[in-house]
Amino acid sequence: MTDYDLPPDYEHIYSGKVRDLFRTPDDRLLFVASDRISAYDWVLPSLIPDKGKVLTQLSLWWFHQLEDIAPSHVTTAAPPPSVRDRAMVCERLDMFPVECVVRGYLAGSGLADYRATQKICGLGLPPGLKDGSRLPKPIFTPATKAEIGEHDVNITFDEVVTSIGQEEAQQLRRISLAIYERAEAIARNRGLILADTKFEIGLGQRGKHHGEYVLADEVLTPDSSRYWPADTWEPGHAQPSFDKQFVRDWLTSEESGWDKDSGDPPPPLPDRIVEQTRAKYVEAYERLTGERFS
Ligand code: Q0Z
Repeated sequence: MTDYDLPPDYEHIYSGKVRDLFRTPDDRLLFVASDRISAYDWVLPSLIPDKGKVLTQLSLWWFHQLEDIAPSHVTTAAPPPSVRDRAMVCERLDMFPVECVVRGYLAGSGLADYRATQKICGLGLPPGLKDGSRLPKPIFTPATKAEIGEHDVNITFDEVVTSIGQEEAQQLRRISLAIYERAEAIARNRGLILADTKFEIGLGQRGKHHGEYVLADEVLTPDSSRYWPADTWEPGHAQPSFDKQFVRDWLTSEESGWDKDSGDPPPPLPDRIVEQTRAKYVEAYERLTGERFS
């Protein structure tokens, strides 16, 4: 799972479903994006070749697009050769215990909360919105960070204030909305809807970014964001996922023999589904950046 053939002085700290974190010998962090893929809350037993590289290179590209809004945690240090293209050496931040989520469209837990209360994170919304509807304006919908295997829990802005303070909460909201606004415009110009996105922010501990709000983790990848093809967008039903739709369709087909509600682990994906999915990640990179993936 975390066997990247790293030098022995890199210490494994933590693994999420699809990424792994190590401490470098000089006390920075090595953030590694794996080729693992998740669906229906499972990590699948198949890898998607190049997924970690595509998402890392896309994230680095986005960090550059956002530099004037907030600096990123990425340093200029080169990752070890065995993970070069799929990893970033990062400065260690004091992380805020908040998932910064911005939604421009209705989907996922936002849709569930809207249907139950006509609100998301305490923010009232107009009646009549459907699955996939564009919101009147983008909204900051923070969540608490869940433990592995748990889901994030949406919280109100006032709960963020209570947790981290008024000034800090306002900064997270301001930065988050500015990032979404920038990214949504770029994606739209490339024929993609950025329905929502989630990122993590911390405070610089030393050096150039001491005391500054710094963007952490990976940003605006298909794993941290909902992208939809703009040309088929149609509110009123679940929109196809840009990246994972082949996986979901196959897992829920007769052919897979798997029942997502059974509690059983999912089966490996057929090679054609792996290849189609790899192509979608590459397409996301190429459409957003305008560069060939290599
Ligand atoms: C991020 C995570 C995982 C990757 C801790 N720059 C930073 N400073 C302090 N802490 C973090 C970061 Cl990125 C940090 N995470 C989430 C989990 C792989 C990132 F398994 N945890």
